[in-house]
Amino acid sequence: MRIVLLGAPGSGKGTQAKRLVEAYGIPQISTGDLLRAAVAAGTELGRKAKATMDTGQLVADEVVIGMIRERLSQPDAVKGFILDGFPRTRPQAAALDELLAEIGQPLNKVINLDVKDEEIVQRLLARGRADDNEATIRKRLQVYAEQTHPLLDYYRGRHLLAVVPGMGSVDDIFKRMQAAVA
Ligand code: B4P
Repeated sequence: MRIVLLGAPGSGKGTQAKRLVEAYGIPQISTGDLLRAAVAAGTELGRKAKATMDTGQLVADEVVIGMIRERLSQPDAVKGFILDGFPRTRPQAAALDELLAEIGQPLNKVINLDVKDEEIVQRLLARGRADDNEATIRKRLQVYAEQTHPLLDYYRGRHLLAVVPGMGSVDDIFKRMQAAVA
């Protein structure tokens, strides 16, 4: 099973991806987690990424595309994967198509977790990660609307998109996710 999770930052992609990992035994591949690991390791890439992430902007396409290319080439991705937070731009979506065509593994489903902006702001302020202050959260929502939301039409046009309401309990949302991938 090859799934993309496409919700806004803070819509619960990471939370639901972990449940999907347990249920289907395929890896979660989160560009946010990969970038935070690079920040924690103090690499040059990590230092540059941190400056971008702290302002709520997207890290450069070529950087995240390179990370995904490398990660998808690892053996555990052969049986399937959950892409959490990638792609986020048109060039990233085009690069993913190319990459999956190369390895003969097309996507099965793209799920958009749909959550109202005000709920997202409350959730992220409560989480309190380094990039979870109100100004950065609002910037991330603006960047999402401008750069990532257009991907919904892109995947709708290819009959891959399922929109899942992301409000309510984690369990209820997970049931909706399972129905969407069934
Ligand atoms: P991410 O790491 O992808 O974003 P996130 O804020 O963690 O969102 P997620 O949707 O996973 O939320 P979560 O489950 O944790 O991105 C961070 C930054 O990395 C971006 O701004 C960007 O700079 C960079 N980046 C990442 N990918 C990139 C790419 N492809 N291209 C360029 N740049 C990229 O849930 C949030 C909170 O809500 C948690 O506290 C959770 O406990 C809570 N929650 C979850 N479900 C809930 C529910 N049902 N009810 C109440 N609370 C809930």
